[in-house]
This record gives sequence, structure tokens and C-alpha cells, in this order.
Amino acid sequence: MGFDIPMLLLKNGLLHVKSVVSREALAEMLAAVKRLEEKFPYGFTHNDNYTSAVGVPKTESPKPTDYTATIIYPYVGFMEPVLLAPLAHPLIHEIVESVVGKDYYLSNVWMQSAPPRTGRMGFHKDPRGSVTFTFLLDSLGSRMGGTVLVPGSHINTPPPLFAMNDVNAPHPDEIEIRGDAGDIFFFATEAWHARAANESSQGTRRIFFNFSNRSSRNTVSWMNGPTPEQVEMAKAMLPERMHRMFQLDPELTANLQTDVLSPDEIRSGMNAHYQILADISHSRRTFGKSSFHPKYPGYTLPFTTRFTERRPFSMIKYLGYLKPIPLMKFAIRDVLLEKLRKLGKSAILPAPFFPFNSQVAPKK
Ligand SMILES: O=C(O)CCC(=O)C(=O)O
Repeated sequence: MGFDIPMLLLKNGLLHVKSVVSREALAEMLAAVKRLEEKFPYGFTHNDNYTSAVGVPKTESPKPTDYTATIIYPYVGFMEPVLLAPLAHPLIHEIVESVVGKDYYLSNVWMQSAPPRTGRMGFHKDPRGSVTFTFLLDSLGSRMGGTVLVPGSHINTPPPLFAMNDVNAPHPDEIEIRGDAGDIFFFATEAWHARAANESSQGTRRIFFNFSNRSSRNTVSWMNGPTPEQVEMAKAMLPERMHRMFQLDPELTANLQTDVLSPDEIRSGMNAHYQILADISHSRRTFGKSSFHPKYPGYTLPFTTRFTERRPFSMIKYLGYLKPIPLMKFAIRDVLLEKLRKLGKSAILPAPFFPFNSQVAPKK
């Protein structure tokens, strides 16, 4: 692997890269955003950025009871290909490859607009085996609806649900993303992150790009959204060597998984972010070890990134983060879920909190 994870990203799980597009490209992107906002002022229905559910245009602004209080435009880079302009920057691909290995998917690209006076989004982790960057369409200061993140929390930490009494409250060690329109921030999807409230009087907009290694998912979140023509238009925005990130290859994913993991290990890797025992067993297996696939050179292992390679798993450190009340609450739930699964009653199980790793068969 030619390029190492940049030091700050490795250490903090966060990296600010300034001005990844030209002034002209930013102006074109903002014009495209304006077109979308005029056509779909309330965005689209939305349940989770990591499932392949298709959103339909909303007819009213988000309510506090909605899944998110922000306005979401799913697979936005396919509706307006000019919004993929940041991907043309070669440094982006070197950084993505340094984290998830070669041959990754563009697993999702969505726009999120935080209207004025929107509350916080709770702390969570996003899918394992992936990395995200967020592109600022508006300059962001403090409490303007930007991402917040606890530096270093991508290593040796349980999911926030088990480690915080209130995932919606600010964390004493969190830092807030601030920057200029046109800047991007890479973040480790396994870092504890959330969204700050937008206390300003203007809406703030960001585009998220998530890249997954092929061993963790056999599909992409946008697979049921854009038409084949829209996918071709998106590809045409980028050099040919980048087109592979739009290509599904479920058989390769199956081989990358079953060649190295048992069905139980695959399940614990998928469930790791909402089941504590699964998280511990997955972390023990992966931390401090090479994250490269033994049979497929350059590919990383399922549900793994290169962040964990140089850091051994510390059970003491991990357990030290756990909070008794959330732990008990969710541990009881996990035991019940496991019992139901063994009884073959998984159909009646509630959806997990973050069902992002659902392995959905691609459209024929
Ligand atoms: O809005 C943010 O900054 C965080 C978004 C995020 O992590 C998510 O949608 O999963």
C-alpha cells in the first residue's frame, strides 16, 4: 500500500482538508443545490443513510418526531452529477485507500441541510469497514449544525449507546467541525460523532461521501435510487480509473467474507455497533493485527479499516468507558434478541438501532 493514513486522521479520527474544489466548481455546485432546493424544498423521506430504501419527495418540512430533523437529499450526486466534483481530487482517493484498502465503493452520497434552530443529532458510530468525508457547502462556525466528534474515540471504545448516559447531550471532549465552503473533513466512521445544533438564523448544508470496502457490504445505499442513465452521467464526471467505485460485485464480497470469517464472525462484525458482546468479540479479533486480507492483496478484511492495525485492543480501556445503566438496559435487550434468534423468531425482532449493514441483494 503506497500511502499511509495521514497522521492526524490516524490519531484523532478527523482530518480537515481545505478547498478541494476550485471557486468555479463550488459556484456550479451551489447552483445545482439551488435547483434541488427549488424542486424539492423539503428533501426526501428518509430512515437511514446506510440502507437502500428509496426516498420520496416530502411535502412538508421535517418535524421533531421525524427520523432526522434535517432535510435529506439521498444519492444526491446522481441527481446532480456536478455535486461529485470533490471526487476528482486525487488526494481524496489516496486517503480513502489508506483507510479501507483498494477497490472500494462509493457506498453513499447524500446532502443534509440543517434548518435554522435545529436540535442536535445523537452520538453514534457509522458502519465498520468504511470512511466518510463531509463537504461544506456553507461556511460553518460554532453551533451551526456541523459534525461534532470526540477525537481519538475511534479506537478501543464501545458504541456511544453503552458509554453515555445521554447520547443527545454534548460530550466534554467533543470538538466541532468549523471551516469554509469548499473544505472537507474526513472522519473515522467508528469515532463517536454527532451533529451540533444549528442555533444560527440560516440553514447550513453539507454533502456526505461514504466509502466502504467491498468485504463489508455487498451493495451500496443508492442501488435502488438512480436510473442506469444517472449512474452513467455520474461516472462521466470522473476519470475512468475511478468508475470501479460505482460497480457492484456481490460474488467478490461473498468470497472476501467467507474465505476468512465464520458465519458467527460475520454476524458479530455486522452487529458490532449495537450489540456489546459482538463489538467486543469483533474488536478483540481485529485490533493490533494486519487489516489486509490474506488471500486478496490490497483488500482489507470485512468490517475492518487500517485504523486498528497499530493499536492493540485494551479490554481494560474499553470496559472503562462503559456506563452501568445503559449497559444493563442494552445488555438485557441483546440477550433477549439472541434468544429469539435461536428460537428462529428473528422475524418478530425490532429493527436494530442502526441497521446500516443490512446485506441487501442487488437489483437484477
Ligand atoms: O450530521 C452529521 O454531521 C453526522 C451525520 C451522520 O453521522 C449520519 O447521518 O450518520
